[in-house]
Amino acid sequence: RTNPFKQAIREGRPQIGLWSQLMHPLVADILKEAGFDWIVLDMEHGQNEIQDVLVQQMAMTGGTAEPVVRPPWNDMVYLKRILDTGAQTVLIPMIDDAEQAARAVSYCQYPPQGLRGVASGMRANRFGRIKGYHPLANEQICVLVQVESRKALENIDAIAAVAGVDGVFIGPTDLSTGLGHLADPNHPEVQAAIRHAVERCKAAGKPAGILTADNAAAERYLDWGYTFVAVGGDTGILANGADALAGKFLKL
Ligand code: 3PY
Repeated sequence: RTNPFKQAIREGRPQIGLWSQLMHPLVADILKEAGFDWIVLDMEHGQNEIQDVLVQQMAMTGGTAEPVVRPPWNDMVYLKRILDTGAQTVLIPMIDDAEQAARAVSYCQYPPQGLRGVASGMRANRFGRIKGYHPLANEQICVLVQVESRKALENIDAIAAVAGVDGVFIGPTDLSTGLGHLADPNHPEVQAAIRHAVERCKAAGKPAGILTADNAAAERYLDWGYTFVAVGGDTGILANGADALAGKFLKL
């Protein structure tokens, strides 16, 4: 399977995404109709397990959005299992330096380039039906690494330069915390860091991504040159929708 999301971010075409933590194929089915370019199935902060991301990807088949699976950690076993489910794009949290970024890439690539374990029949190769899957898989896998600490920010040039890193995602909440402003991405120092980060990615020739539920911030990040921007999440959409409806009628 080709990976149009990987191609789009490589060419600098903006890709608008959505975060999903609601762990259910019906949710994925509802969201896929909205037309987003990518949807994160979050195993780091969501409660998704491997079966959840498997069935949600099945539900997303035929939609526009690239499933982007975030493992809880930069871990070879998680990544191997995620890639076997057919996910072609992964978002790997808490990458602090080039060595960690290179390890992340290696977990996602078959030998000789990497260390990904090899199965012969799995959902990723349609249970053995895609005969040429293995030699072509490395090309289609898209590895996004998260820069979200002070140390990572200091090392962003080296992280972005790692071969096989296809995009750098700034985690605004963790980054703000790492800079001493707990869960406050709007703090001026954090905003300056977010702006600086996209410039460093541009200099390295790598697309940058970010998440915000604030529409004005999303537009600002796109203006600054962020390529893949998640503009909200399913938990927030549901909570806000429920609160708005309750607020409208319960006070009557
Ligand atoms: C962050 O904001 O720190 C993220 O990783 C996105 O959830």
